[in-house]
Amino acid sequence: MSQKRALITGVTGQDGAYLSELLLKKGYEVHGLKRRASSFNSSRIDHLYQDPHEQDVKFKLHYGDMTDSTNLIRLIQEVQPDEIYNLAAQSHVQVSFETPEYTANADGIGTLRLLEAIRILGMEKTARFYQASTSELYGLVQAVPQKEDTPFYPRSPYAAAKLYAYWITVNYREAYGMHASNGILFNHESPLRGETFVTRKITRAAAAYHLGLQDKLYLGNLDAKRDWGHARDYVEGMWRIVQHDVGDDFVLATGETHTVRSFVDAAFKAVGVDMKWSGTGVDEKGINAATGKVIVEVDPRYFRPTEVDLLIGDPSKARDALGWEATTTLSDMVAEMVQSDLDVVKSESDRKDRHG
Ligand code: NDP
Ligand code: GDR
Repeated sequence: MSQKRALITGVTGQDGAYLSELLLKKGYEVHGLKRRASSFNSSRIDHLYQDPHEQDVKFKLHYGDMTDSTNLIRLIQEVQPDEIYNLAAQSHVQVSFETPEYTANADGIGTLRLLEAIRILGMEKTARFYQASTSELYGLVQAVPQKEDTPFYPRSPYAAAKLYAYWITVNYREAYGMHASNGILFNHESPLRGETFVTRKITRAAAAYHLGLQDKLYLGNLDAKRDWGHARDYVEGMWRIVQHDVGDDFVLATGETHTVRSFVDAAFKAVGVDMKWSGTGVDEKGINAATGKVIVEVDPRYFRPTEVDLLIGDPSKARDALGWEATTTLSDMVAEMVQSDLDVVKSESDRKDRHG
């Protein structure tokens, strides 16, 4: 069979990096859409970079933006992808309350722009489409565990934008017979996770605390419960969704849920600190059991106007139809993230010392 060509939007993000690696390993030619920035924004994929002047380049980057339809049309025409993975998004829930219109444009209408580009170019039957849908669609709890037919109730501008993207993907599948699928992915993390998402914020803080470089961590809602898996497992699920004989919608999750507080416990335990807790709500404090020093304080600045309290997914459809399962345990993932952050924080601190 001839070599497959994939286009990944959001290639510079956490999932874009893991998916690029996976598809290159599978022998794909991978094209990524990246935004122009005033400084380098490709650190997660630098190890995959190939000089475009070389022969037989398998990984190619193109400038673009989800808010620019003509750019997307031209890009798809040029690349002629067999598979399109739409991972690009303003993906931070709290930031979406500050930038609701931009989030709707990039995450909601951006998805429509890609689907329309496929249709305008007459590629409905040749290009398969994957939409990065999210457990945030479930929002206010209707039933648990959440699965494909659980009603949605978005609780943020981000989730509302992703709701539009979800349904427009379903609509293009039904209206035009496209192989278009939604992966409804529950939270997935890794050492490449953005530093302002709660898991990475915690693992970085645990590493910095251990190295004597930070003594306080300010967090928001410690009671929120999330179903956290590893991004490496989830990009394999994305690929399997696209290989399925028909376009369809699938939940990818671990089936377990944990509070933010227990993630803090696990991360600090990984650097040898036992955490005990006192107080409740904004007075709650995480205390180093050995020294009595307060490490974690609640800062209401991180509370969201509307919160998603509980996510726990039922991945049985993906298991039965795709043979997919999350394989990394939470404790292995925490250990990997903390270990990686010990290296990252140390090298940032060494660099600072060198440059004064
Ligand atoms: P990241 O925030 O790490 O990456 C998002 C990517 O989208 C980055 O490459 C970013 O570019 C790019 N991007 C943002 N806005 C635009 C735009 N206007 N035009 C072009 N590119 C843009 O997210 P993740 O990798 O964690 O997530 C991937 C996708 O999956 C997202 O759509 C997210 O909403 C969704 N999702 C994520 C889950 C998770 O737990 N990680 C769970 C469920 C869904 P830049 O690097 O320049 O900022
Ligand atoms: P989430 O991830 O909103 O679930 O969206 P995030 O890690 O930002 O928050 C998880 C939970 O932790 C609580 N929390 C804090 N969150 C952040 N960021 N910072 C804090 O200091 C803090 N303290 C407590 C939050 O209130 C929340 O309940 C992620 C994103 O990747 C989305 O793009 C994706 O769609 C969903 O996961 C599934």
